[in-house]
Amino acid sequence: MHHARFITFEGGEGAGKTTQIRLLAERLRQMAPDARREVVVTREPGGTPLAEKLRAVILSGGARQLGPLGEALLFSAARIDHIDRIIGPALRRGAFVLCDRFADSTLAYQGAKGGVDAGLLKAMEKVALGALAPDLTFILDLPPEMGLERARRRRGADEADRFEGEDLSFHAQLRERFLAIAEAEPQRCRVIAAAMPPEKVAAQIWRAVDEKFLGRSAEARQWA
Ligand code: T5A
Repeated sequence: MHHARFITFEGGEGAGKTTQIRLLAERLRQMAPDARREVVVTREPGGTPLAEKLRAVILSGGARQLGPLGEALLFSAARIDHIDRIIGPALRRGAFVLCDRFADSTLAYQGAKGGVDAGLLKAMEKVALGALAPDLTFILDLPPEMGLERARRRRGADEADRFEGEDLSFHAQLRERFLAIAEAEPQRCRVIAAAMPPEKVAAQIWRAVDEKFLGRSAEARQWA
């Protein structure tokens, strides 16, 4: 039976999660055949046809009228489908699962600025996740102004989505909430300085993956 390797990437808007997941997946896929495992890249909200439909509704603002609690319930419903159909089976196959956002995003986003009570969000998390928890979580940390500028540049003339469109104080609170999660769970979480160039950020991430999952393999030492 393979040890589970469930790695989540968290942080504010434009923190570089998608970029870093791509780089980590490439590196894991290039490992020597004896050390190599299947790599599954997925995202939240989304990852299954049903969860992608919920994503479209939520991020277009179509569920805003439900309020933060209603949105949190939709994110949780999408997560249940994602765990059942993608994450759980992949971990049982022994794959590395790299997930762009997961339950910490619900705690941070739906709890920010007068949102849902943290205790209630934690209870919902328990219902959705059961015994599942990420083995390692990267919190990509950078000033919100910088992340929002990156996100703005990337989307060009398109409109900001439901959460990117919130004001700066919301995004500043998100940063604090992610850092508080990392402080509360130092075994699981690594805060990564994400304002640096992508390859420097990737080097910090690789070191942590190597240390946690690959430290004893010759391939990992060769890459370090
Ligand atoms: N949400 C999600 C909740 O409210 N509750 C939940 O429970 C969940 C799961 C998801 C939204 O839903 C919310 C959070 C979000 O608002 P999304 O489209 O997936 O929406 O948005 P994000 O997760 O925020 O992803 P982004 O695509 O905006 O940002 P990423 O993935 O962090 O960043 P990335 O890699 O796409 O990079 C953005 C731009 O910056 C450049 C890239 O080239 C790109 O152009 N870049 C860098 N530039 C300079 N230096 C670097 N180091 C760079 N890294 C990337």
